[in-house]
Amino acid sequence: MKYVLTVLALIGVLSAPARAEMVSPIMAEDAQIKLGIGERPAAMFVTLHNKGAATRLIGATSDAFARIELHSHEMGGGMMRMVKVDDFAVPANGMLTLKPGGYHLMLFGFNADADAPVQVTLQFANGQTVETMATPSVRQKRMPHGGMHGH
Ligand SMILES: [Cu+2]
Repeated sequence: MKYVLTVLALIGVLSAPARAEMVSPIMAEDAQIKLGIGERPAAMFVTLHNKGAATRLIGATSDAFARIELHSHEMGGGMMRMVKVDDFAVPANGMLTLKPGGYHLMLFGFNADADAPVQVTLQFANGQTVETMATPSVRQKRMPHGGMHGH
């Protein structure tokens, strides 16, 4: 039964929003991965729509990256800087937007091709996982926070 639900969830995410709502309250859209310049890590942005109870995004994994962290921004010494956090709140019947300058995923150790889509699995505190696909793109210009990354 669990296998069947997983398959239905995958089908739903890929092709049928109405069906996905039945089995998975959280859906992802507009996933983007921007590769870092040189050895810098990549950043991922995505919009999550939650039709269910409040939960938390607690992690992410991908075969294309060695490690993925959840990052936020905070002011420190008059400058915006990135900080690693344990989770992001996903409000009930609401959305969570990961975007440049705000919450984002930081992806380390890219080991795939830049022109091919990669899959990133998002893990939530309610036990749900959401598969997202994005084609990593080379960053067009320096992100404001890129130079202050503390890794
Ligand atoms: Cu970051």
